[in-house]
Amino acid sequence: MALKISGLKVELREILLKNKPNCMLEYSPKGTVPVLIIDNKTVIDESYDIMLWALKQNDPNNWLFEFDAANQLIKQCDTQFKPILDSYKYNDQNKDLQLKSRDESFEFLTILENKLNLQTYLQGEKITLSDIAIFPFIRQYAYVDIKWFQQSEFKQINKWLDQLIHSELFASIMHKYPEYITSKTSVFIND
Ligand SMILES: N[C@@H](CCC(=O)N[C@@H](CS)C(=O)NCC(=O)O)C(=O)O
Repeated sequence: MALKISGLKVELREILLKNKPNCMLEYSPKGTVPVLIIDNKTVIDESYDIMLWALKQNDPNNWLFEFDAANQLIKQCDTQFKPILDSYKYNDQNKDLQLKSRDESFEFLTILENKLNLQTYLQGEKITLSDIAIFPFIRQYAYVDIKWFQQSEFKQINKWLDQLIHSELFASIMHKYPEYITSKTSVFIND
């Protein structure tokens, strides 16, 4: 979404995680996606760094608004919430552990809920970087048990998530892309 909003033209090579191309691993041996390759030499292989790379060049919607505060919240999501999310997601065979993770998640979710009680998005009345960096994780969290999430105390987060999931921007990038085999099957963002 950050690449799209930046307007930068980027070639998108869809890969299957069970069939990682060697050329991807040569550029980024850690083998995670996404990987951005610039001019066949510079490699950026963390999604947040890719977002910042794009927005620092072109930020038409001012997504970098109040960057320091946004960055702090995003880092908190990454270090505090993400491990709890993983434990909540992957412990579906152990209900006690899963419920313990759910309890632990409340601290970060309450921070979001309190912010969204005062404003439509995390940094104010417009979508900015922190919304886009954080909502995919909340979406994963919500869908572990969507019925529970929808009736939970996190009413504002539900509304916010719904708005983002149903946004034009999200729809515009959430396609099923063909697997990259050769450059004939690659597609472009902002062609
Ligand atoms: N912190 C990294 C996480 C990347 C990551 O773990 N991506 C997953 C897919 S969502 C992956 O590539 N996993 C490797 C695998 O499943 O083989 C980032 O945001 O770029």
